[in-house]
Amino acid sequence: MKEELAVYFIAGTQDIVRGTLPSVLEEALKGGITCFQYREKGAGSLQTASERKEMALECQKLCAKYQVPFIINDDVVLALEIGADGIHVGQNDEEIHQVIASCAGKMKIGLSVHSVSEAEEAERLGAVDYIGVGPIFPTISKVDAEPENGTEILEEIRRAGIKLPIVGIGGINEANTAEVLAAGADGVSVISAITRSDDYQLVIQNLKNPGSPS
Ligand code: TZP
Ligand code: MG
Repeated sequence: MKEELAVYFIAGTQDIVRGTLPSVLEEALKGGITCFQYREKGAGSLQTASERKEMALECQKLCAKYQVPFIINDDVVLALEIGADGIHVGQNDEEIHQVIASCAGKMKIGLSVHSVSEAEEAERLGAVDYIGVGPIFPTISKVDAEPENGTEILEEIRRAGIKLPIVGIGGINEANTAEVLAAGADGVSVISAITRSDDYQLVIQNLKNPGSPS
């Protein structure tokens, strides 16, 4: 799982500023992303279940072509229906015990956490495959994001002995990835660093091989 978290791209229709979600996703797959999460949420997102399913299937097909895991955000029914590789939920989404009951053994389970105690609880559950930790830095991509925690939260979670794979999230870009990894994350998840870039290949390469922290 850790290798798959290296450059974890998240996007939905609402995040696309140029082209379409499938066109941006295919460029990102060519650029070397290691995981993709379909997150259709908030203003500008597709609203009907059928539109979402159609888009999910198109993204899933692209991910399969490049052999990159395809994860669905906060929609267990859709994830099970199309046989996604994973489901990701937040603390305020579908209840994690419910998600585990429906999905464990069928797909990877990711959970967002914002504190050491939430990380400890995730590990105790024994069925969560990785945790998303953040927001590390301020983000433009989530209106209801919690206040940013800085990279200290990653250090605190590692100091607490949490062994789960960790992906950092929130305001991560080429300039701060090295710091996020140095603090204990196994990878970085990004929306805008990719969707708002004019050179997907270069950004992804730099997220994968960041320079040392300055
Ligand atoms: N959860 C916490 S921050 C965030 C999500 C989904 C958005 C991350 O987007 P960006 O553009 O990489 O800051
Ligand atoms: Mg949520």
